[in-house]
Amino acid sequence: MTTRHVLAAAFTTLFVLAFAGTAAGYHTRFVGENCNYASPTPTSYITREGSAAVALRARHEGYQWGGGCWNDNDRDDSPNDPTTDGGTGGEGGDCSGFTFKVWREALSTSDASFHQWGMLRNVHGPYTAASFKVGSGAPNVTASKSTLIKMDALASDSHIGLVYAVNPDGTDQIIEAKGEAYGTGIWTRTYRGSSSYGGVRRVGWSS
Ligand SMILES: [Ca+2]
Ligand SMILES: [Ca+2]
Repeated sequence: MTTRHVLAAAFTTLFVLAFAGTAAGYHTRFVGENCNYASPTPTSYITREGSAAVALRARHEGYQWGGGCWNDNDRDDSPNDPTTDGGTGGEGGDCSGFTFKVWREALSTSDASFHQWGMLRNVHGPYTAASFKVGSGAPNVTASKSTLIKMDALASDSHIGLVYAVNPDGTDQIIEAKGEAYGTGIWTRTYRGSSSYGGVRRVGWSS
């Protein structure tokens, strides 16, 4: 999310509220009916495989711009929301919210320790794709794209996805919250070869 996007979302919300009578199906209420605001559990030990397991639970679930709460029923419970409206309360993270939770980060950008957030904890975190890209926050650093391994990330100014596996041809299987029309899943992507994308790494893995 960027400031511009937040403003766009605010105007979208106003527009939708003004025409609520014609916006059938707009409010999915997934967050209100399913999600919580429980405190995260600090954890001192985290592996890339453990992080991948957290990410895989989100596979086949929804996408919500500005969101960060999903269940594990392998379907998108909130399809076809307005694409840049954080107020629709739909299922799923967006690309940066998904990364934040999978990397078990803290709400404070000066805190590099690990925080285990429940799948149904609604949290986006303080980072946008663009801030991840430049290594903002104590847990995050930029990294050479040639060194990226499983659960490192590739970020542009508007998107971030995590390396799930490296393909023999140099592309990657990326696990990401891809977009409203796609939900969250694993796709072969060419981010590593794109000049728009840089490498990002979460620091402090146990293995
Ligand atoms: Ca679901
Ligand atoms: Ca959605």
